[in-house]
Amino acid sequence: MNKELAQHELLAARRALYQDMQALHLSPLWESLHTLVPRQPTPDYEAALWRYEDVLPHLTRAGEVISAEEAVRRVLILENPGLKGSASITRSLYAGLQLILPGEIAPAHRHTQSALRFIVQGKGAYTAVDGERTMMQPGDFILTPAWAWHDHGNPGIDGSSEPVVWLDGLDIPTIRFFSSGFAENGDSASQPIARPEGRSFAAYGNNMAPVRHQHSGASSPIFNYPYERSREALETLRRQQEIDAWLGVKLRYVNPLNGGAPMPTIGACMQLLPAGFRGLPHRSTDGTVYSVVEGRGTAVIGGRRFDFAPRDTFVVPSWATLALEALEDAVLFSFSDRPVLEAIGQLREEFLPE
Ligand code: GTQ
Repeated sequence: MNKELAQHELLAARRALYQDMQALHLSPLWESLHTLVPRQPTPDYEAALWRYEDVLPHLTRAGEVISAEEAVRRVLILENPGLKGSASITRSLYAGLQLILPGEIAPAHRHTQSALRFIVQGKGAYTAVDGERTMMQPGDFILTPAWAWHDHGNPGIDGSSEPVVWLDGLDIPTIRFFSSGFAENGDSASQPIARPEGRSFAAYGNNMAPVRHQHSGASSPIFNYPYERSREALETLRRQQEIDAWLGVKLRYVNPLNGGAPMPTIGACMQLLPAGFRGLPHRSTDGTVYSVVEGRGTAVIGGRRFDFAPRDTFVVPSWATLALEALEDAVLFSFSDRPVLEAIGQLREEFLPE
């Protein structure tokens, strides 16, 4: 038998083997080993940017066709173009823009998914978390830890009210991956108020913590990190020339009780890029979602240029290089699954020379 024929027969025998094994739900590792264990991350989702001016008209129309009460959460999901049908912005995270109109209530519920709200536009709305309300201002970073009761409302302030929009970030795909999701609805639309507004921040938000009755739980006891404070911190460091060539001035939000991430599955940061900043490229294994608070600039993601303006959202995939440029002073909020990657020894990052 010549060699070619032998090879031909061997391939046919393999195909027959694959075919015959199928019914037993067996498949050959050697045909897929290289994709199962790639040399470096090969994310199946893409870099993308949602311009707020493109999204807002649709969100406004959503406000005309469905109430917050009927929708439960009136949210437009920012779905990664590479993950159609998955309601995911990265493999592990979900993001959406939520609208609440004056007078509306998004009813109380709780779930094992952890959530953050990053306020994008408008004043006069509150979120209540486990019996404590907090009024939300643009740029505030708000937590809804896993299994905490939460409802949102927009009563306005001082007799005036306006639509309020925020970016929701949740670990929905992570919880789906683990099939560990539970949820339940509250008995009433708004949960009863158990503590006065500002209690959590007074108790935990000033580098101090109560001596007795310490908060227990996997998430930060602070559930509103106000923009005013984050912005001021960044501005002071900028004036002191603490500018990193890759990141500008970048701070991470911490759980004050342990210095770790605010929630077990989601980490978040705020950074300032001074006008004219041209950052060097860096990459990391935590696919990251950015929300632009102030300023215009460009995110160069894997060589593709995405121009950004205030209130835009963009996503940087795992291991894609990111270089940030600012035309004017820019402030960016970001969140990712970094605490999960750190916990399982999977966080890698690289700061490249150019
Ligand atoms: O506000 O509780 O965007 O449960 C998706 C699921 C928001 C919320 C979302 C949710 C919420």
